[in-house]
Amino acid sequence: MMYAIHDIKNGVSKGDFLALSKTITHIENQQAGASDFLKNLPTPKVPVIGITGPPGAGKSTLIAAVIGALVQEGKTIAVLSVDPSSVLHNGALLGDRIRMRDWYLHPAVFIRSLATRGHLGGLTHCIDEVVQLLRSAGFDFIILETVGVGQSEVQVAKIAYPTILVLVPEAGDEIQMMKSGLFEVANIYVVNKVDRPEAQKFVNHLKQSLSERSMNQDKPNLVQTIANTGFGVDDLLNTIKAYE
Ligand SMILES: Nc1nc2c(ncn2[C@@H]2O[C@H](COP(=O)(O)OP(=O)(O)OP(=O)(O)O)[C@@H](O)[C@H]2O)c(=O)[nH]1
Ligand SMILES: [Mg+2]
Repeated sequence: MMYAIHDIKNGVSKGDFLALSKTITHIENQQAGASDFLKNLPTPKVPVIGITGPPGAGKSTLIAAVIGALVQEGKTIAVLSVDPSSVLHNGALLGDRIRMRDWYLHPAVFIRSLATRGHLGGLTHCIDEVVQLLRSAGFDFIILETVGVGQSEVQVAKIAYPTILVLVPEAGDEIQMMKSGLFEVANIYVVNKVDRPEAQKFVNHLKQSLSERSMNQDKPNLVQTIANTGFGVDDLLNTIKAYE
């Protein structure tokens, strides 16, 4: 049974996400009626912020901090996490249960992980549809988190604007990122963990690489953060809002 979008919106406005959750599961499982339901959805313009980067870069910590700032402004936020390699527990990524704990029960914040069952083929299709549902459900912001540097992240960059690439001052990751297609398509580059030694060297190197990026592209932004202390989060939020 599919819910009506009206009932989903009504729930979301009260911080009750049950109908929304169940509908996402219907979409994931491609259950009967899901595609008709999606076809008839309105598609209001809602910012979809993509956040990606290597495992452990601080994406979840950064998202938790950005959520905090947006909730302060009275906004509602949906976070969709896509991580083909992680183990799901009741729709939540295990590692995130601690970091995002503050927000799991907050009525203005909906957090959901997409189970991809190991095959990437149908992944972006499903993301597209779930994002469309979240747009229609009445959220002010949608945050799309993906892990890694693969083709799926480049696909996500097509759905999200702006796309944020979170990097850390580690030489190995740097080289990995420069080679990936994602390095070409991100709009905002966050260097997180700038509390680490050698961070400025990394920032300078990145600035150099970005200035060499092709001239006809939008000028990318570079933001420095320490996600677990909140340093740079206001700067990041202002940079994100400039893309609206
Ligand atoms: N020193 C330092 N540690 C940080 C910073 N940001 C995050 N961390 C720590 O880095 C670890 C990984 O952070 P997460 O937010 O889980 O990173 P993630 O990118 O979401 O990781 P995955 O979801 O596993 O890919 C945690 O132990 C954080 O506390 C930072 O700016 N400086
Ligand atoms: Mg994470």
